[in-house]
Amino acid sequence: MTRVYAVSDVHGYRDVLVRALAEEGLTDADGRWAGRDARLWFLGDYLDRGPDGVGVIDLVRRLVDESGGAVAALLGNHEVLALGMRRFGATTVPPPGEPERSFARSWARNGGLGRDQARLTDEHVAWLSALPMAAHDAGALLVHSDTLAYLGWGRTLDDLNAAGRDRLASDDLVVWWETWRDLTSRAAFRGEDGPRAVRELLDHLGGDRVVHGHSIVAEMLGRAYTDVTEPHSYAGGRALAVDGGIYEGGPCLVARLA
Ligand SMILES: [Mn+2]
Repeated sequence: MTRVYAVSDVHGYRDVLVRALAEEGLTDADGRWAGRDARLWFLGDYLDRGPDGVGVIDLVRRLVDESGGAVAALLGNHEVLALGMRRFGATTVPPPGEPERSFARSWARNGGLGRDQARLTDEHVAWLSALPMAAHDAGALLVHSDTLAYLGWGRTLDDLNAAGRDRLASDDLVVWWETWRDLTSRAAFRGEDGPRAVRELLDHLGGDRVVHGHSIVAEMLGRAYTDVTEPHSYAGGRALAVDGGIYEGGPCLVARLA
């Protein structure tokens, strides 16, 4: 049976990621793809907060190439933030409000790092801008954020991914801002309404459960970051949270989906 894995929210911690993948046998001692028939999904948030965001992006891109497509990557809200920062900087998002809204302001408040910005090339930008919002594997719907905002962009998987690429090809600051804001929303699948929300998402986009990053398992459970050792299944087993909170000292969870 093919092994399928998901990793999310590496946030610049390249060394932590390298160790976690090697422990699972997905890479060899040199960090090369060694997963044979396994598949590996990255669910976004490669950069910001941690020491080597562009190094994480370069590693993921190399694994995608080496694996011949067995490794694939999705877009996270921090990719929108970093690309929006590069593109629009401190330009105020209309209409002017209080407090003033700009990518520069949100970027600075959400772990944006000048050294990541300085190392992003046009090639990185093109690669990141083409990442899909969502995918299917092992019967699951894979996304970055635990939000229903995806349904505002597309009511099918193909429509959603086409809309995502269109949004990142836009020159409109408002389109970019709303994409960042909506992709940063969270917690839609928790609580009493959670199972209904998951069902709504899956009814449109397909899959028998949703696998997401973005919300840290320890924070969802009210536990210490270092106490988390596995992904968190909730919403009646229809949602799986895989963000171990690497930048808070938690583990890089390599979640096995099948
Ligand atoms: Mn995120």
